[in-house]
Amino acid sequence: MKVLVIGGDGYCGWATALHLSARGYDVGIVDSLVRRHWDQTLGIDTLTPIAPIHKRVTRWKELTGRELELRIGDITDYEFTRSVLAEFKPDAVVHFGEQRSAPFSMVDRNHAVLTQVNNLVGTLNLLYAIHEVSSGCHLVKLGTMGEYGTPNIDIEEGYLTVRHNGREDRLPFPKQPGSFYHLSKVHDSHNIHFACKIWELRATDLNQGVVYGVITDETARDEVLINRLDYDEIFGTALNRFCVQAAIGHPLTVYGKGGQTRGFLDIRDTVACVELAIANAASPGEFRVFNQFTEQFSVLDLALKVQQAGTELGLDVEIDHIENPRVELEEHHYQATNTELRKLGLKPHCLSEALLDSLLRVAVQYRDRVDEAQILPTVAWRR
Ligand code: NAD
Ligand code: USQ
Repeated sequence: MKVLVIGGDGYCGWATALHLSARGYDVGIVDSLVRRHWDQTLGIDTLTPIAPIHKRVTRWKELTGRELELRIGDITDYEFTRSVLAEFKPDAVVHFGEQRSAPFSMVDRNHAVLTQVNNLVGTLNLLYAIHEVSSGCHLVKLGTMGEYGTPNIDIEEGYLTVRHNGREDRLPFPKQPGSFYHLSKVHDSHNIHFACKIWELRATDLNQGVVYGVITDETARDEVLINRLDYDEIFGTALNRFCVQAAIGHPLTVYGKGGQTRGFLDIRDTVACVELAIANAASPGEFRVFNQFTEQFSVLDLALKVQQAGTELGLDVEIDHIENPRVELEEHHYQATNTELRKLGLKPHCLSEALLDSLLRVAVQYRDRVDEAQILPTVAWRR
């Protein structure tokens, strides 16, 4: 099967491209490298020293004999997107290629507009390109659990059966996202759903939770293949940040009370879930939604786990409750369903002491690269 991984130079995309290639898929990577550019503009860097994409791809071929066809370009450019699909002729497109940080989208008007234009136009172009030159191709799109927000009812997988005035319907689950970035994912979902209806496209929206970890079987094969690990206030996510903070003796930055609960998953499960979605394609006209996370934790739960694992490694780990820069509930109901990917065969890696130990060791190994000025949040939602 031929699979095009858009955003294949990024955190989830690089790990997924290598995983699929190792599993025998014929993989192409599309990336504009804009994420590396944003890092430079913001003065931030990944903890781990990632190699340039050409060097990564060459090393993979040297090690495995497997080619990763590389196309550098921006999917908001329609001619580029259409020509890549027409030439590569993918059976599936996995779309990771978006601006994915909530704080980035909340910096100011420009960043909100950049996020929504990049994400919505890119996805819309992809829908048109599939329709025009790649019909039958299955779109596997990365959405987010944050599309649902934190409603006071259990969260279902994409749809909710509603009874109203004596009638019943299965409707998209209500969306109450918490940033202009998360909103871009909601708008994408609506566009994809509509395209499936009118053009009989087949699509899977993977509403992914917060990803943690850095090592997968393939990226561990050589230092040139190492994946990015973001720890800064803009692109760093909760557990990855806490591990890096623990490694340098910075108090863990729990925002507010820390009762904010989210779905989380190991990056090894990200790659497995994407493969399951590709191997079990949606039907023509079907807009399928899977909730892609394996466990739920509150932010404070995670900080306590990192504190315990850090202490066992001889680190001195303190927890701080700092003023929450975001507008979000800090204590709330959270019960989300995640059965569809398990039904397809997902065997989750649960958050374990071993995983925390290995993530903390990576953080300690590269701690000289940490810029402490990038840790405390400066982007505030209410500004
Ligand atoms: P990332 O920033 O590491 O990677 C995204 C990649 O997409 C980058 O290499 C970037 O250069 C590329 N890209 C962005 N816009 C592009 C465009 N217009 N054309 C071509 N390439 C473009 O992000 P990530 O953490 O790997 O996230 C990948 C996807 O998964 C995103 O859609 C994100 O919303 C989703 N997701 C991520 C997480 C997480 O915890 N990292 C959780 C849930 C969902
Ligand atoms: N948080 C802290 N301290 C920190 C960082 C975060 O308490 O130092 C809290 C946040 O306030 C929030 C929670 O942790 O309540 C999650 O924040 P995050 O930065 O780890 O994740 P988020 O902004 O939600 O975004 C990340 C990815 C995004 C993806 C999303 C999945 O960057 O691409 O869509 O996770 S989800 O959260 O399920 O929507």
